[in-house]
Amino acid sequence: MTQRTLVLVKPDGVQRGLTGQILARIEAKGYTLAQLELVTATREILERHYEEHQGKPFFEPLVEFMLSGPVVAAVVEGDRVIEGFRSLAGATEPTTAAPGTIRGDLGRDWGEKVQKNLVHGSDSPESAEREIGIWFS
Ligand code: IDP
Ligand code: MG
Repeated sequence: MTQRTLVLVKPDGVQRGLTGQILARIEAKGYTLAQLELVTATREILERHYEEHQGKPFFEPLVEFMLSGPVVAAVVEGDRVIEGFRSLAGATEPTTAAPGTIRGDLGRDWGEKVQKNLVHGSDSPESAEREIGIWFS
């Protein structure tokens, strides 16, 4: 079966008007948008989504950032899409993310406690199914 991943355009991407460019890169790569929604997250959704990061110093700033505006949630499909989207997204830190990636081309450091890095992509098949269940239930 074709693989699925959860992609989020984070509030910085939506606020900066980059949603179209980000989705265009996903489509240009050849992946399919299977579900797409503009959502205002809740603290409950974010605590579940980011449960692995609870207790870390950036956790509360991360939740506040993700609550700061709407996000675009997408289920993206394609063979090896989990790995493929993370490659398109680039490294977590936008300052050093490789040019050619979403974070490397469109992101920068803003001197805040949380890295505002435009996108989320699931990191494993188990995370993908868990996260899709949180955002599209
Ligand atoms: P990922 O989004 O590249 O998978 P994770 O380690 O899962 O990175 O972290 C989740 C999110 O938390 C990141 O995308 C970023 O917004 C934020 N974050 C992660 N590590 C740090 C950090 O060391 N300082 C500030 N923010 C961080
Ligand atoms: Mg992650």
